[in-house]
Amino acid sequence: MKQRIHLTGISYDNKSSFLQGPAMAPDAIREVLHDGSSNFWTESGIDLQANMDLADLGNIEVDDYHDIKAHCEEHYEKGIPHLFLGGDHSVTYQIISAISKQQPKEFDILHFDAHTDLYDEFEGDKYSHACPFARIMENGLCKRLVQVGVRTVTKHHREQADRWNVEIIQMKDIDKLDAITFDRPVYISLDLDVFDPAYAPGVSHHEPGGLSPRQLLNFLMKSDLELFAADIVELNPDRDFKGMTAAIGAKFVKEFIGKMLHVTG
Ligand SMILES: [Mn+2]
Repeated sequence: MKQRIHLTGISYDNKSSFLQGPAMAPDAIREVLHDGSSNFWTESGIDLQANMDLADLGNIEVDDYHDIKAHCEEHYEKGIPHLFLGGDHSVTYQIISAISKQQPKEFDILHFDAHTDLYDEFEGDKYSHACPFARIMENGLCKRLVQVGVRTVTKHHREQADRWNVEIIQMKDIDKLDAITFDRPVYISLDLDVFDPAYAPGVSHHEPGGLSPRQLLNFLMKSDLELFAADIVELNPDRDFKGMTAAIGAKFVKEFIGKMLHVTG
C-alpha cells in the first residue's frame, strides 16, 4: 500500500534579518522536483512513485507571523509524515508549536545549519529567523536538540546551548556526526546554508566551510533514525545560480520522503 505523505509550503520571509527571498522557495523547489530533470528513486533504492501517495497541500501565505501556527495545525495530522518547505527559518518555531500539540515532547530535533539560531533576540525581535530554536527550547517543545554543521558559534550561543543541553556538532568536528543516534522519532530541520556556498549559493547567508550534500546523503543512508516530519528552509531563489540550490532542496525532499516510508529498496 502506498504511504500517504503531506507536503506544505510556507511562503514567508518577513523574519529574515539580512535579505528577503525565501518566500519564493517552496515553488522554486517544486519546480525542480517536477521538471523531469531527475527521477523519483532515492539513492537507497526506493521507488517513491510506487510507494508514496504525495498530497501537496499548497502554500501557507500569511502576513502575521503568529498565524502560521494555526495553518500548520490544520495541515498536520499525527501519523502522516509531513514535509514543510520554508520560508525563512523562523517558520520552524511555528511548525514545531503546531506539531507538539499532537506529539508533546515525544520527539527529538536534528537541525542542520551553519548557525545555531539560538539568539534570545535578534535586532529586537524574539521571533527573528535567528531565534527559532531558543523559542522551541524555552517552551520545552522537544526532548532533545542536536545541531549539526554550525560554524558561527558565539559566547551567547554557547550559553544558550548550555541552558537547554543543546548538543552542537560544529562543522570542524563533523566526524562526530556518524556516532549520533536517536531513541525517539526525529524531526529534521534543514537550513540549506549548512552546505558550503560552493554547492548551495542560493541562500541569504553565505558561510564558507560547510557540509557537502554527499555527506548528508551518506549520513541519512547509514542512520536508522525514525523520521516523521521535516522542513527545508532558507532557500533564497534571488541568490541562486541556475537553480542549483533549489535542486539540492528537491533532492532532499525525495531522500527525506524515502526515509519516512519505512520500506527498503
Ligand atoms: Mn542558517
